[in-house]
Amino acid sequence: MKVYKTEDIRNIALIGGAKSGKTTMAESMLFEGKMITRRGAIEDKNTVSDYRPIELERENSVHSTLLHTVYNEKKINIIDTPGFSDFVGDTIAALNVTDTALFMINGQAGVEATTETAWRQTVSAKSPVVFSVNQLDHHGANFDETVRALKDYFGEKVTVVQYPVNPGEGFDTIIDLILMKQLKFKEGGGEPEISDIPDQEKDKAEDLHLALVENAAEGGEHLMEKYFENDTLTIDEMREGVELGLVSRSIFPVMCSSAKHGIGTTRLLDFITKSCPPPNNMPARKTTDGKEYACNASDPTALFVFKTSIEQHLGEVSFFKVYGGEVTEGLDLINPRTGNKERISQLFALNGKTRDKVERFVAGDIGTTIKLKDVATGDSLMDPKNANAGFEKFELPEPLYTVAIKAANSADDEKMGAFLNEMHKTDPTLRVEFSRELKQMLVKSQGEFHINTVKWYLKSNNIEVEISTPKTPYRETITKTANADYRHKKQSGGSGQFGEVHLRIMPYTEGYKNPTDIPIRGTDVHDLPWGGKLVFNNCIVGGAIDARFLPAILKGIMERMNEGPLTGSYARDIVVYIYDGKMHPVDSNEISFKLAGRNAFSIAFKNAGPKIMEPINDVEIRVPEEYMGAVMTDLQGRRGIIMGMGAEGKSQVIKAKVPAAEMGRYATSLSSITSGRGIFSMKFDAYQQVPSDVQEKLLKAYEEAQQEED
Ligand SMILES: Nc1nc2c(ncn2[C@@H]2O[C@H](COP(=O)(O)OP(=O)(O)OP(=O)(O)O)[C@@H](O)[C@H]2O)c(=O)[nH]1
Ligand SMILES: [Mg+2]
Repeated sequence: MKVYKTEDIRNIALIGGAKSGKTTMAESMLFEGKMITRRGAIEDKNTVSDYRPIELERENSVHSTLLHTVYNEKKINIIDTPGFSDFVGDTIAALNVTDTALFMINGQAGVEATTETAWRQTVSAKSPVVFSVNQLDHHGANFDETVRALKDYFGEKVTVVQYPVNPGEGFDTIIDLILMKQLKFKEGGGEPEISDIPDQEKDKAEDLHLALVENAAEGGEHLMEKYFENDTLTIDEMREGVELGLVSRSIFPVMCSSAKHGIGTTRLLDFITKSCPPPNNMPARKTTDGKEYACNASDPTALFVFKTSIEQHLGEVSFFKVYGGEVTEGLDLINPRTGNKERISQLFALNGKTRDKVERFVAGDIGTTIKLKDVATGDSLMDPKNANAGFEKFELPEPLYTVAIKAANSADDEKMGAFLNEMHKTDPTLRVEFSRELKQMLVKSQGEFHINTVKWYLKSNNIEVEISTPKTPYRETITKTANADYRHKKQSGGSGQFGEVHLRIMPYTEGYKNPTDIPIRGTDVHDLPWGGKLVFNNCIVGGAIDARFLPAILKGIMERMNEGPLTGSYARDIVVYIYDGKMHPVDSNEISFKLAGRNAFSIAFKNAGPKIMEPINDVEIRVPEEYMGAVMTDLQGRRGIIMGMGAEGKSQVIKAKVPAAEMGRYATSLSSITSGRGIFSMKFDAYQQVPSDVQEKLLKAYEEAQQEED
């Protein structure tokens, strides 16, 4: 494949609501650019973009796909992203490296919940946005309504650049307000027949043209002056104004299409090549040490890896954008994260699973390579002379939906773990960890659909799994002071075991005060790995217990802290005073004191007003006004405490503190309460005491589980 210069490259992310027609549009764009000779369809399971078995089976995109086409001698890189918000990680990655976000809007459905989610991603990524109202061939499509909704949601900068003359069945004609011409397309696509705007459309076209010119002129002061001088702009000035306005997000052009019938595609490609910014006209990207790369081919080489996939027969494929210089086969680059050298082997331009070998990629281009040693999504690859720092990674959302996973057949455990790790590598929003505390393998994801894809992959590799709600990581602590003595004594055969410990425990709080009736001879403060503290005081006088046995006593107590006396959860925030005990001249040893310490601690713990603490999450929920009531009622049912609410754009934002134990399947519930319009984020806040009825239930459940084990 030919090598393209920076200014001849356009990078587009296809984003938007599920099933709006992104993949079908990508297919149409590839067809018009002669990358393929016939257009595949979702229903025929033969599109270039949705090629993976899971996508064919489900008829929707599950991963982003890198594609490219050529139009007006420009190379257009296209990243087709999945619409379901469970796969938001791919959308974020795509927006991070593309220059323009091309939004597909289903002309029948208007602004869907997923459109709003994707929009917010473009706000954080500061992406230029072009809308295409798609599916205009559908009898239910309503262009004017859709534009009204777009303006309603996204503001008056939403600017009509085209409108359909005959939406609905047989749709083939568009009025283009930059060209001020009528475009009539043939079924299947191709170049339109261009004619003058018919009389009956002239007034409407003039009005909309004027609005477009005004918005385009706002792209730059020099354009504004020209507009005041001449009362209009030339086509080239409008294009310049649109490009500048796209970059500064002061214009969001609206185009028309029927991806399925190829209507509008060539003009959309034309618009992309003439009015969307090339990579070198976008703001420069900074490295973490402040160097700027503005997609300049004469800069030192700098690559950012935004995606990793694992393909059959190829292994790991790294997807990158070139931010500086160029990359060629055999080039040595440094990964600043590892400090290691990576030699670039073959370079490929992709169209789905079809690979085209490329000799080099210059600044601004997006490409792939294979066989890198240790490179992950988010890494940079830099010229050795300039390799102190790489580019900032993109931020991924916190997990929203966590499940415990277990292989149905324990012989598959290892295989399952390997697959899960592989999945994390290709989708970093999917996190896998073995919780030693809960003794469960946890998969943290964005939603139920996300987890279903995990199940699907494992199943297709012959691994059946059991998915369950994960246990809650409770904590145990005490509320008052208690003393306990314990004597461990065992006489069996030869040497016996003997150890006796007298201790006092007290709740640990910041600035706590030691009791006055016990002399303290030594204090060790232990920061517990699971949060909180254990303060261990040696208060032994008169050699009642040898100093050499104190570590064993501490060990015994730690064991119990590790598996708390109430529910087996971690205990925290306790001050211990070892103030007396007894030894036996022959039988005392470490094991005896460990057991004595452990048991004395258990007894004291139970008498010290023990309580169970649960993790509380900060939750932020965003819903349309009409669902507020239902969402609040549901939160109360989850023991949530509302911390605040307020309007933000068209949504209401509710902030609440909710016990993590109640938020397990919230992603699914919220979606069903709000007909898919609600979204939320969630983060651990702090531990809080559980209400007494919950404590009762937990104690009982633990006791029963213990009995079953016995
Ligand atoms: N009538 C009509 N149907 C369309 C059009 N574009 C896409 N479709 C259909 O809409 C459905 C979804 O199309 P896709 O291209 O998979 O949509 P998508 O946005 O990629 O969907 P996800 O990847 O799941 O987010 C398919 O059945 C397409 O055939 C169009 O312009 N007109
Ligand atoms: Mg798709």
